[in-house]
Amino acid sequence: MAEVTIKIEGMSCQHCVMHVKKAVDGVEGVNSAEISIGLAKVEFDEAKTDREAVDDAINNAGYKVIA
Ligand SMILES: [Cu+2]
Repeated sequence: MAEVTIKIEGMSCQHCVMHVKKAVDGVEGVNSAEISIGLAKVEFDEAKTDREAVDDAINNAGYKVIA
């Protein structure tokens, strides 16, 4: 398992938190995701996915990964 902390721009409320959570949880290989405004702590199985796939899911949900 790998754990990454991702900084996100464009989140402003609990709706955004739920939206990002749903997007990240939808990535195959993601084990757990703790989301707060502007931040995602994601644990994933390196054999199944990678940080880039998680970043893509967040960006595709309409937010912007900044770090
Ligand atoms: Cu919001």
